[in-house]
Amino acid sequence: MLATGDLRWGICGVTQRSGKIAALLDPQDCRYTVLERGPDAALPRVVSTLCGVLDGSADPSAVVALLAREDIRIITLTVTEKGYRHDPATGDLNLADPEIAADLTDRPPRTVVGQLSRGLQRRAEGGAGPVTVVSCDNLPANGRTLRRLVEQFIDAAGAPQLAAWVAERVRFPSTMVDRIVPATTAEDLVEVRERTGLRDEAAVVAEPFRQWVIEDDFATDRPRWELAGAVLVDDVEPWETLKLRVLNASHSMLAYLGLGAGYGTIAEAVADPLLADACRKLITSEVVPALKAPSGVNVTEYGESVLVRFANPALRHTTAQVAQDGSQKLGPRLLDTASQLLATGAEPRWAALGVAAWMGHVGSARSLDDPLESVLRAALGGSPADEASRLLDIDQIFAPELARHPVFRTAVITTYRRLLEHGVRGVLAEDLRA
Ligand code: CS2
Repeated sequence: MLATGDLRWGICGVTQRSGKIAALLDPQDCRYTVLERGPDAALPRVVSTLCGVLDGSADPSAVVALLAREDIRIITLTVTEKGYRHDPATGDLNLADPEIAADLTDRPPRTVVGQLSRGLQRRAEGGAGPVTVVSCDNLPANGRTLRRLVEQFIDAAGAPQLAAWVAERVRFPSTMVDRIVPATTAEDLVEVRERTGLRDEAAVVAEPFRQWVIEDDFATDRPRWELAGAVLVDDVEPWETLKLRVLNASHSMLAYLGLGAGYGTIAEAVADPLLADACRKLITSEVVPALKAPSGVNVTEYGESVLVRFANPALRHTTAQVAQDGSQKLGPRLLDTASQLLATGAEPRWAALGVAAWMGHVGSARSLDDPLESVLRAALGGSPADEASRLLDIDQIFAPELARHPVFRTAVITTYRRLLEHGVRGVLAEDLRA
């Protein structure tokens, strides 16, 4: 809006699981401060592009009605991996999920895919015209993945006419969005108040860096995001894969290794040369050979720039936050690299270390923040080899071909046992010397 002066566009936010953010934003006219922290941070800025926030948890029918409005042209989703309620190993919608099953009855839908599909259905019925759906989450081929989930929902709902309408009128471009935005803390709100003189209950803290690569495939006109730095390309997948396998994979490695080594934040974890070097090994010896990088990008240099961003101490991004929902994150971050490397005959030792470190977290965490928590807990007990084997056999997470691959299986089981015996730093010191 600032770059173009085009004020016809605005954003209506929708919260999914609780009304908390809506309740915070409402009394402040949906304005909120973005506080950048770190080198080259801009001054705090109040953003006023939100024109409303709907509490989808209190009023799911209102979400369906909103999505069906003719003046809604673009629906973006930032709902985290687990919000898609799919099976990470196959990418299929989890039709056994009780909430998805309930959304397939005629209750007002409560899941993301349910609300989206019902919203599109209402749109088709009301003649509201074409629309573009943009996933902004860390899923491989996020646009294609989301399209498939919507198609599977519509198929399960037995609505072939709607499927045809969606095929014709709805676009699902993929995107790669990158900015580290840790959960806001009470201290952050105090700092915003000190720096701006404004009491803001909904402020957001972020690193200065931001990147948005979007597949230029829209069903209608769109804001000219390229004037504000977004990059529009024909094919986003190399960008998404790069980010998932380098940035997000190192993030998860640092979170699980860091928790095991007693580090509370990502900046502390990456400041330990053993942990940083483990990420470097993962990137140079396993990600690089398996990755089709976007043209012109040097993956090793990209990896170094990511580690510099992680080292920003002012962000205070906790290892516990990044460690959440590991069952949903391992696949695109580490397992895809492992599978591709195995296919070339190489051993993915560092990816296996990341998986073993995740197992260490699963085994030791007092509270496990993961949609598969009960399945994970049920796999624990017995010897380290038993635990690692049972975790590898969870087929929602590990595709059977990978879990049964003798090289990968042995690497994970052995490393898990060594982590329990020698600790994170002990194992790293030995493996980095080798
Ligand atoms: C992080 C991401 O929480 C996580 O798992 O890896 O949220 C990460 O901070 C963003 O993808 C950065 O763009």
